[in-house]
Amino acid sequence: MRSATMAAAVLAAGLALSAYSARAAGELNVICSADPAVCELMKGLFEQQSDITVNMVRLSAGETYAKIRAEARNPKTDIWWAGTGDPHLQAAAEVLTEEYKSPLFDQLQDWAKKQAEAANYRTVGVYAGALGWGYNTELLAKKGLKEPKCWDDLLDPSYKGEIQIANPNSSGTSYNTLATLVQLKGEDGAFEYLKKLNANISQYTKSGSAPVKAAARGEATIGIVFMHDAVAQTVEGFPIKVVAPCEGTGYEIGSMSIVKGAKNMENAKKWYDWALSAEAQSHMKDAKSYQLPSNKSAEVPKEAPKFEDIKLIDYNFALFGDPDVRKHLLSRWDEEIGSQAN
Ligand code: S7P
Repeated sequence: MRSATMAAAVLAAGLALSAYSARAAGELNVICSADPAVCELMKGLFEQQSDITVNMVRLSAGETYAKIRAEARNPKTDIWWAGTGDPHLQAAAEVLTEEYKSPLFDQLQDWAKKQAEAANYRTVGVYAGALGWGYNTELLAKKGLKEPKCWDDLLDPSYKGEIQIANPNSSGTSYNTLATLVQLKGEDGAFEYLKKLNANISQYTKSGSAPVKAAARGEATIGIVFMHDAVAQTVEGFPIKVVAPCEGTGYEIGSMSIVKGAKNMENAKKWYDWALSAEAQSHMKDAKSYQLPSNKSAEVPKEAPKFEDIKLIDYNFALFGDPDVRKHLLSRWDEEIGSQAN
């Protein structure tokens, strides 16, 4: 059902979007750091309207950052689409990505423009979404557990072995969570919190959205994820309730960057401009991708958790997008949390 809907979207959008830019040919090597379903949708739409063959791999944001760093002298990737903004900013700070200002820049929300300006146009915002979690209502009731409404609720010993979260080394979601906790509790407070939380974690997954997929299948009770990734499971029909933490929460500016020295630079710019268009962004919901789009004219999915309904922190993108801050927080996480994990 889902793939039939997506195929129809690709077909319809291909017809509509072919008017958007001149058809071109050749190849484009894309790393996609969003959910595999929306990665496939974007590939299909773009190939249809451009005649460019897209070679795509899906990697979590932290993995992509590591790959782009490792390949800096001989880049194999042309463009990195999606994934949390922090590692895009870290790549920009290390000049691993190319400066580019799209002709569509003025169509973007202020938060997307600020992301670009902070990185000297080496990245740009493509969507936004807030952190929270999803829990399996049936499992929670069966186990007689209370609804977790706040970050601090997750420390209750009754949730022992019931929670999943990703590893912040590989996952952009989990790095964004680590940064959020540091902003809510101070660095030492955040690590104290994470040590206690560790007692309740059954698994640190590689990908950021995996915890709520596990909760949907009944393999975990609670998955700490972006709220829109939990909404996707609810829309799929799973008994998942989405929570915005009561103390306040962080958020991502999902981003896009062209790799410095990209072999297919012109095609990378074609993808970049297209991916900022209202037309392309309005199709993301066809793959149950419910973030807030960065193009002001793109359709905001009715399912998307809205920022005005969520208590958001004033997330410090400059600080947590700094490569040295990343290195410091991750080595502390490895030492104090990862080494103690089950
Ligand atoms: O599914 C969409 C989305 O949540 O995927 C990214 C998410 O962080 C998963 O990637 P990681 O494995 O790196 O955590 C988000 O950017 C995006 O909104």
